[in-house]
Amino acid sequence: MERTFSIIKPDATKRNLTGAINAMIEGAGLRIVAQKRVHMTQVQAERFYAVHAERPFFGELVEFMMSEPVVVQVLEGDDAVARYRKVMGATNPAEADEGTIRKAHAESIGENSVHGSDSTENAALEIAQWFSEAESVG
Ligand code: 3AN
Repeated sequence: MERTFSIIKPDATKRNLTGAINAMIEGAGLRIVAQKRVHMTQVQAERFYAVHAERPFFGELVEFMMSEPVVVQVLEGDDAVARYRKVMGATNPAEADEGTIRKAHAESIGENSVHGSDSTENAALEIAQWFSEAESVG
């Protein structure tokens, strides 16, 4: 069993898509073992995306993540990191495969509905930013 970290982003919460996205997550065989709705502060958003601090879109990304509430989640399942990346689809929705969350719902490369960890190491770090161990219940 593996865990990954997910965010349902502001463009999706704003359009009332939390349930639709959760259905796609569960349909892909992932279990939502922790979940909460939060409105990120600037400090939280900048910390979360610190790896992108030098990228030209960093400011825009932080502003976007603070613009509306998000849903932060821990997902569990076999190969959860890769499994969730697959159901998310490509970063750019124009390149995302049919049947993926981003193909179905994302609006642009920046407002792309979901985040998922890219490795088990980053998943552990990202989960620790938002949840205590006791908050993840299988
Ligand atoms: P992914 O979310 O697919 O792992 P990353 O890690 O390359 O993609 O990018 C992190 C986030 O930064 C993306 N989800 C997206 O919201 C934003 N982003 C990436 N590239 C761009 C871009 N060219 N313009 C605006 N935002 C971007």
